[in-house]
Amino acid sequence: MAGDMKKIMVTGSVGQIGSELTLALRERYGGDNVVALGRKTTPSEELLNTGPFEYQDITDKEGLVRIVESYGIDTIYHMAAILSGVGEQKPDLAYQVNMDGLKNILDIARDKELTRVLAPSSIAAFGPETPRNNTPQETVLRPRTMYGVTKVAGELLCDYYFHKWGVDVRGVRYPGIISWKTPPGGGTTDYAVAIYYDAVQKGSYECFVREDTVLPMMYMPDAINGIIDLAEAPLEGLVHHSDFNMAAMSFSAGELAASIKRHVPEFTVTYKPDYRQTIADSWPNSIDDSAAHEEWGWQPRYDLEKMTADMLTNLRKKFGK
Ligand code: AKB
Repeated sequence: MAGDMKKIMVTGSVGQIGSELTLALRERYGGDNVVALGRKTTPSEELLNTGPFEYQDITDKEGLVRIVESYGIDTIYHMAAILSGVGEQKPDLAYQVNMDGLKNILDIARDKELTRVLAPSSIAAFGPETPRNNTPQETVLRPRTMYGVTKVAGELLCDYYFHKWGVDVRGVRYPGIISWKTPPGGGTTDYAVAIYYDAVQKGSYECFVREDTVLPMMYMPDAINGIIDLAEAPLEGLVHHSDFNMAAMSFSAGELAASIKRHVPEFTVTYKPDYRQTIADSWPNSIDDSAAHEEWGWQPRYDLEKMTADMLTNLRKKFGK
């Protein structure tokens, strides 16, 4: 067990990142030491069988306090959030879950003197006025989505709790995350996952952003290892806390399709941009993550080709293709 983190709680554990993160944390720290929280969605057998699971709404603070007290939680990975696409359809819900949920977690961390909180931000914190290429760590944060607004406000809230009350809260600005285990729900970057599923299951895909849309992306193992590395990094080395730029690869939807076609030559993609195109157009093409490299040794392992090979191998196994 990493010294001061003995009992971990993961919110959003049934979600895309949370489901794999919980299993990785259980592997590393022991199943009983990682309590998974979910709201409505049915957890997988693996999640239920490898450690404690609690049904809990993130906006219900008393319920959260009960869980933190009864398990003696000292560390929280706060992954519960409404993503950008759904956030534009349901802005009130996004505000409530993303802001009230985060504030509940930070209040509990302060009041119960927890060791650490991990609270991810996103490239959605950027907006159309942000420099789009090699987006700097310190830059314009004027998003046009409710999700982005909650991410910027969330970063500021986290830093406020650190400076005012010494809550050790850390976070990264995740790019689009690609994985084969749990599908994402309601994000703008979801096309970069759905395209692999449809390549394997249907042989064709209708993409909801234009072919020339370039966004920063990351393969799930890097996303998981990265946040665990940040959690375990010595506090003394950190200049930033809850807003680390984090990059792995950038590609257009067309380049993604081409990388899949190298393995599935008959695969066809059509492009039919919807409301998420505007969101994608307001986000960076590529990210400067040198602060993460320097302050806690961030280093991704997957590029597009390596990721595509791994995604297709695993999805073919998953669907018996
Ligand atoms: C989304 O598309 O909303 C998320 C994100 C980039 O935070 N994947």
